[in-house]
Amino acid sequence: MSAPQIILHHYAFSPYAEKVRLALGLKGLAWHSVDVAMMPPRPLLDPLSGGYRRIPVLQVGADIYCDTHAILPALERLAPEPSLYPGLVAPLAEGLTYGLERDLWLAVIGVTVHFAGDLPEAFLRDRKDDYLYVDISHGAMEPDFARNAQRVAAWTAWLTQALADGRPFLAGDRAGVVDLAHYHLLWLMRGGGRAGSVDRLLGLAPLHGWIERVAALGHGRPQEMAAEAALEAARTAEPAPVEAANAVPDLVAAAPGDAVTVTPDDFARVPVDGRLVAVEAGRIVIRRDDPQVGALHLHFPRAGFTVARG
Ligand SMILES: N[C@@H](CCC(=O)N[C@@H](CS)C(=O)NCC(=O)O)C(=O)O
Repeated sequence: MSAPQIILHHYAFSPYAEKVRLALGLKGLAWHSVDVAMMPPRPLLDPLSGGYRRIPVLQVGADIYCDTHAILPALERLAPEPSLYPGLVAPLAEGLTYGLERDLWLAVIGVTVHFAGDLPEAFLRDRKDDYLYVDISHGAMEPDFARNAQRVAAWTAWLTQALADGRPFLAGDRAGVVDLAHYHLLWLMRGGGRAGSVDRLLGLAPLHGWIERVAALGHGRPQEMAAEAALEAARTAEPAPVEAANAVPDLVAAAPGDAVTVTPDDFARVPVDGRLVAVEAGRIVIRRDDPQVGALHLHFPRAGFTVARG
């Protein structure tokens, strides 16, 4: 049997996509790269994502993984070695990195914008109205700069202390998700020629060895793919059977087969509708029947998403 085709829908500047690209590098995987626009409309992704609007999205045939906390566990199941979770069991590593990203995302954007200045008007409007619900223009973020910078500095000081004993990676000798989740936040701030200013502000020189080691994981073996070919890959595939110990919590009040919506509870709160397949400790799976591509399973992490009767 041929290896499943891994397709990543992403754009170059996306830090969360960088986290996944590095995971593909850590595992040394071959994958297909579908370039998407930095903001909607994304008409060739919508049939797969059901309107989930964040990037990245991972596709394996007719299985669609939304959010890096669904994507990385999926990659781990597809290619268990080398593991993304050395030294920490997967749920713990996912839980910790989920908390880290949530806590720091807007502060990291504040530091980035401080050095980057204003981004294009249409981009700022999209991020405010349909993604972050916060105005991330330079003028709007700047009054909070000191607070944001202190939060980020407290975190990078921890990071520096954690690596002070000379360990190559955060959990020891091998790189893992914990490294990737810390790294991609730094990657956003330090990108676009900002590394010198950000490193001076936060005193990041001691982290340079670790930053280079994580970057050296690379991106695996990407090969460009047209969005139309990805749609065709979904159309000609069936979703993989879900082996789930269904543990639908009372809070959801829905049974497998019921119409439900799944919605991020933080940013880009666009509901995705479908029929419930499974809710487990760490994941939600729904089925969608799309007129263009047929049956799909969409996989979401539990953390950060709500499920409601449709
Ligand atoms: N919790 C999500 C966050 C993803 C996220 O916020 N991605 C950013 C790009 S790095 C995004 O979607 N921005 C808005 C957009 O591209 O439409 C994850 O882990 O995947």
